[in-house]
Amino acid sequence: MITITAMKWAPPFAAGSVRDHRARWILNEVGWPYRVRLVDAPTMSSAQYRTQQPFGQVPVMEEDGRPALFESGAIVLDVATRSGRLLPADANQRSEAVMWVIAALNSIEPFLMNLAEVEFFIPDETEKRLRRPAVLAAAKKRLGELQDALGGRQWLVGDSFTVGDLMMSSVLKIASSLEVLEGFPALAAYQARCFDRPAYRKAIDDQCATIAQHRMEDMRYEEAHHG
Ligand SMILES: N[C@@H](CCC(=O)N[C@@H](CS)C(=O)NCC(=O)O)C(=O)O
Repeated sequence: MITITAMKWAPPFAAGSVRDHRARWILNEVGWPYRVRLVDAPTMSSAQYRTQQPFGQVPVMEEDGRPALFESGAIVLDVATRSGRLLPADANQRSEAVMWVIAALNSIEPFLMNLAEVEFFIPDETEKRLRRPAVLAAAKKRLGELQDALGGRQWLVGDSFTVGDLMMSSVLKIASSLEVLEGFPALAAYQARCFDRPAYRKAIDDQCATIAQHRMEDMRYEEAHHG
């Protein structure tokens, strides 16, 4: 049986966006049952957890007889490859779908994360004001280029939803939480198309239900830093 790790609690703005939703989503898509191991801050910073996830993050996918896998992209590709689902049958299109997973993580996500960091994690208003225009412009440039690449198509590769779409729409959540996606109607419509899937909705409902059942105290941050 597969187990994935997920955070016990996250701040309300992050509920539905914590990256374990990517592992939940692909597993729901292919119909493989899985358990969820909830982790708190001391667990994530423990030496034992870091043998599985060197950076102390979620998700990790654990399975008897296999190495634990970290990196949401690696987990999504592993499940898609082994199940033969959400990857086109045509070899060239399969390569393109993998390419879009990497593009989402490598060419789009860092730009959106730069913006998220300015918005959510810089407490000093003056510094925020100074840094925001440049990171916003860089993020918008990438989103515009992505929108152009998608053109009038429904999906990034071929004529059906693939792992490339799963990862790209998930990465675009960062832009929608920052209300930047509104300036890119074709991308917003594309994301809505990707999210209109039972496997996605279950992933998000399950993650949000877990987070709602816990409180910040359950993460035991103090113990992780001083314990
Ligand atoms: N590149 C990693 C990023 C994972 C990641 O950033 N996870 C966040 C939750 S969304 C986390 O565990 N944050 C806690 C921390 O970094 O201490 C992946 O895609 O799996």
